[in-house]
This record gives sequence, C-alpha cells and structure tokens, in this order.
Amino acid sequence: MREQLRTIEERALAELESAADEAALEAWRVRFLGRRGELSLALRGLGALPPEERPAVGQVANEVKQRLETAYTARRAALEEEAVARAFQAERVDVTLPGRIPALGRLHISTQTLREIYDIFTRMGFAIYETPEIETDELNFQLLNIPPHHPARDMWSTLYTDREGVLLRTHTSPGQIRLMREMCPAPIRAILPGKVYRYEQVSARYEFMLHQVEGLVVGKNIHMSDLKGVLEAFARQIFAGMRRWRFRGSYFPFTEPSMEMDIECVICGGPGCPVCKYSGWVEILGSGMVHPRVLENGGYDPAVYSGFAFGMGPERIAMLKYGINDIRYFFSNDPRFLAQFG
Ligand code: 2NL
Repeated sequence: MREQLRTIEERALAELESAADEAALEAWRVRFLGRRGELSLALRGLGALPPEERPAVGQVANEVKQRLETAYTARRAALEEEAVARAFQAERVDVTLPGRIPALGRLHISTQTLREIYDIFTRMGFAIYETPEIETDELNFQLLNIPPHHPARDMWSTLYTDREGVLLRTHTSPGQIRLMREMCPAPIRAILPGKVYRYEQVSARYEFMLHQVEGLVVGKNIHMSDLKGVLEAFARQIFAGMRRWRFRGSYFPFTEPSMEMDIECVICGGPGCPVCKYSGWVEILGSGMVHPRVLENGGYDPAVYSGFAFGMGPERIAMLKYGINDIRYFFSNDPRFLAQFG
C-alpha cells in the first residue's frame, strides 16, 4: 500500500506540472484530492491492513496528502502569477504618451454675442424677456403705428403664413407691446432678444433669419438723455476701445424722435474703407423715444409716461467686431468659420 501511495504521489506531481490553466488545475484537484479522488480511494484499503500497520501507513497517506496540497497551492499561485504577468504584458500602457485632446464644442458666434449683450444690459438693471416668433399683423405692425397700407411697411419684407393676419415677426417689437400690456402701469426696463424673419434675397448683406435685441424703458421722466447715456455705456463695453460715436436723426414709425447710433469705423479707424463705405462711420443700432401712440397701445398714458427703445442685430455687431464681410457665414454651419470664435 505504501507503494501504491508513492505511485499516486509521483503521478500526481507529474501531472500537476502540466496543468496549465484554472480548469486543468481544478480537474487535477478533483481527481487526486477530491472526496472520491485517487487518494481517498486508496485510503479505503487501510481497513484491510493488519491493525499494527495502519497507523504508519495512515501517517504516510497524510504526508502524501499534505505534500500534494502544498504542491497544488504552489502551482495555483504560479499560474496566477503567470496570468497577471501575461495581462500586464498584453495590456501594457505607455503612460508617457501624450493624451488625445477631445474635440470640444463651442457656443455659436451669435450666442456668444447675445450673451455679451445680455451681460452689459443686465448690469444696467435690464430684465430679459422672450416672446413668440409667430405673431399677428396687429402686434407686429398695427399697434406699432404701422397701419395696413402705411408706406413704412416697405421697411420690412414680411414672411406671411397661410393664416390671415398671422406672420413671422420681422422684429422683436411685438414682444414689447405684449410686455407693456402685461406690466402696465409698472415701469419697464427690459431687453427682448430673439430670431426675426425677413422675406429677403439672401446675399452677403441680407439673411432671411437673424437675431435682434430690442430694449425698452418705460416710466415717468424718461428722457432722450437717458437713452443716449445707456447707448453710450453699451457701445463702450461691446466695442472696447471705442473712441468716437455719434447720434444721427432717423425715422422709425414707432419712435419720435428717432435716431441711429454710429461709431468710428472699427475696421479702418476713420480714414475710410469698404466696410464704412469710405465714410469713417458704421451704424450699430437704431433707437428713439417711444411714439405716444405706441405707449397708448401698450396701455400707458403718454401724458404721464414716456419711454425709449432701441434695436440692434447681434450678427451685425459681430461682423463689425471681427471684420466678417458676409452675413451668410453665420448660418451656413461651416466649422472652418465657426471654429474661429471661442
Ligand atoms: C433697428 C432699429 C428699433 C425700436 C427698434 C421699438 C419698440 C417699441 C416702441 C418703440 Cl414697442 N420702439 N423698437 C425702436 C427704434 C429702433 O430698431 O435698426 N433694429 C435692428
């Protein structure tokens, strides 16, 4: 029986050497050390031995079992170590390689300009309102002192809908009427940004969709000097380094008097260039004192209240700031253009 135990041990140790993975190792363990393994089976023969031999043979059996267990544990550890070493080799990472820079998105140039405008006016105490893009003829024109056959309608090439009296707003001014009617008789100090639509032949100078920001202040004792102060403060911030500016009389049906604001050409600085059409000045916005009829349409008594309003195009402002010479760049989504901003 001792002989039998020794052969089992020899065979077991030899086979353990060739167990090369987890499954082979487990099969080996079941086969030699399991409850029905070769060692257990051999030990069943113990009872057949003469009683005086049993302790000695039993002890040999225990020693064999212990050696096999030790060998098993060692083999298992060696296999695990090999597996880890293999994984390290296969999944090796060169931590000194430069990282891959992810492609970052950015805000559209119009959004950036809008946000700059928001910052400047909110610092001056203006609130921001957004109102519908689909409007009625009444709000977009009539209540702004532009009756159906008024020649001033020529100033806006309008996109009409199938529904009588419903159109795409040509300016954000209808929102100002909404705002006045909502707030009356409380004073107002707000800007209204948003998209406006025009029935235009698209060219370097015209788009059929643009952004507009209009401002409205209504209260008691609001004067033209307040308007001029607000516009100067705005222009100084949006065109950092602006040296000269001027107000020029103009006409809008919803303001009286009306004026436009020019700044010294930001491209040539005065002597004249194609951007300022060799005048040295570029127009940045339109404005005026709210027409008494418009105040009335908003619910305010023009004998008690007065107000000023202004309107500007963020795309135009961005074109002047960055020297962009074609408005079509803004909405044709060419990343070579968009990536230059931000
Ligand atoms: C421009 C000129 C302007 C206004 C917008 C306005 C609105 C109301 C009453 C009076 Cl409800 N005025 N808005 C006034 C003057 C000029 O916009 O060139 N925009 C791009």
